[in-house]
Parts: sequence; structure tokens; C-alpha cells
Amino acid sequence: MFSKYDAWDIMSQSGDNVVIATHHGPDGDAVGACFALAQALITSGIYPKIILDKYNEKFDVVKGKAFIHHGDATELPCDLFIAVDCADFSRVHAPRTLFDRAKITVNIDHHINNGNFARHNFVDTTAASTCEIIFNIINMFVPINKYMAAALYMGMLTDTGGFRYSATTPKTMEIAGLLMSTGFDFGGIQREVIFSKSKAEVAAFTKALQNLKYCEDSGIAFSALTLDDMAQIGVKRTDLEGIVEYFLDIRGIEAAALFLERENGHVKVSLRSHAIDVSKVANRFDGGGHKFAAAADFEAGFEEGKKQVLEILEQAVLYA
Ligand SMILES: [Mn+2]
Repeated sequence: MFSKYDAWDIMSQSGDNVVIATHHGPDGDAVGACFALAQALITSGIYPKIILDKYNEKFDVVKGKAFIHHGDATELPCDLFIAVDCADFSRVHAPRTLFDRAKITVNIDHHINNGNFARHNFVDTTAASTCEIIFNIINMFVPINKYMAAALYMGMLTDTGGFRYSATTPKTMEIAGLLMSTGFDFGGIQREVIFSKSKAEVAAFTKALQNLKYCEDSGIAFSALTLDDMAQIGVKRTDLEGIVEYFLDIRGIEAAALFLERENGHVKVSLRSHAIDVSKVANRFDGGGHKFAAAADFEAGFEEGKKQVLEILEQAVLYA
């Protein structure tokens, strides 16, 4: 395990030009980690720039978007490049040339398949979220105010499915408690990021439910949205989060999949399960993730790609 002293020294003393980046299609943990880390670095007189893909606007319930760099990031000055919540560089939403040009690179992550792709790798696969790792790093050195706390809490909350998933530990809850004591509106964050839905999200959800099917023998629920479906109801990629989790709430269902047709001729699949290791299924299609929550994005005809994934997923459930 890395030393939190080293981690904070490296991040706070490697120069003024700090860039923070995270994965494509950032989730609550990714956005929360970027926002919290940026605010923490300010206490050392550093004003970092965050490179961020489009994200669901509900994550703006916590402060930090002022740090986002808009426009081309290729030419940004970069003493230190920090990647958060990314298992390998192919996941990072930032130009490779920027990473290669950085004097120092850091990788903070909790994915089990992390490839230690940076010069300094602060990877803790026992942490339920990257925000939990960031708390552990900054806690000794930075007075955590309610804005940082809210961002960290959002990441911890979303990556644990509301403190439900098995990666949630007593330590996770202790940290959540410490963060709560700073006095932010934790109920408001939960309402906004877990429960609230935009009209577009409800439309996407309705369509996904209309297309829902079961593999009766294996306890799999799956749905698919084609480009036509999405155009018809006018939804964006960021409106589709959380749909696949809902399928797992259906009694008797062991694993769930949501397939999306993509413009580039790819199939995107999100996989969830209660007990089956779906990251292994995702690996077969060049994807990855966590044991019970994984995804892949691969080149295939939509129907053919669906069939291939469902076959492997059925095997995983039936022979687990
Ligand atoms: Mn995460």
C-alpha cells in the first residue's frame, strides 16, 4: 500500500500546472473525485484544471464545475497529470499527448484490474470508491470543508449504490460519518443523485422497460435501446444511468444487462449482478469494471453483439 504522505507531497508539490482527468462518461465517483481533489489542492495554492467528458447535470449538486477546462486540452501546460477512477489509460478522457508531456503522472483508483499506468500509482482495491481513497490521502493534510465533503460523499454514495454493495465496509461508513459532520445537506445529495430523474431519463427508462426481456432459465433481465429508440424519445447517453440497476430489483433476477447501439457501429453493454462476476464477462468483450458492475463497448452488429454477450452471461450465471 502507498503512503498517504508521499501521495499528498507529490500532488501538492509537483508544480502549479496540475491537470485532473477521469474516465469517459464520468459517474458520481469520477465527478466527485475530480471536484474534491481540485478543492483540496487549492489549500496548497494550486488552481488545477479538470478535463471532464459530458456528465449528468445532477452531479452539479456538489460544487466544483468552475475548475473544468473547456475546449482543447492538448496544449495545456502540465507539470502534474492526475487520473482518478481509471483502471488504465484507455479509460482516461484526455489527450494521450498531454499525459506523455506531463512531468509527473499520478493514478488514483480502486479498480481491481488497475494497470499501474502512471509514474505514481495510488491504487487501493479494497476501497469502495475513488472518493474514499482521496479522503484517506487528503484527510491528514487538508481541512475538509463541507464542499469537499459533499463531493467525496457523492462519490462514495453512488459507487456503493447508496452504501448497499458488498464493497461497502465499516471504514466506508466511518468516513461517510466524518464527512457528514461538516454539515452539508446529505439528504439533498441522495435525493438528487440517486432518486431524482429528468423527464428525458424517465422517457429512456420507459422505453427500456418496454423492451425488457428475460432469459427465464438463467435469471437474466436485459433490455436494449437502438439509435432509433434514442432518437425517437430524444435522450442522450447521460440520460441512461441507473436503468440497468433497476432490473436487478426484479425478484429472481441474478444478472442484468442493458445494450445500447452506438453511432460508430459499436455495442455498449452495461452489466450488473448480485453475485456473479460480470467483470469477467465484460473482459471477454474488451471491457471491464467491478465484480458486480461492469461494462464493455465493442465493435459488432447490434443483434449479433447482444447475442454474444447474452450467451457468455448465461454461462456465467448457470455455471457460477
Ligand atoms: Mn469508482
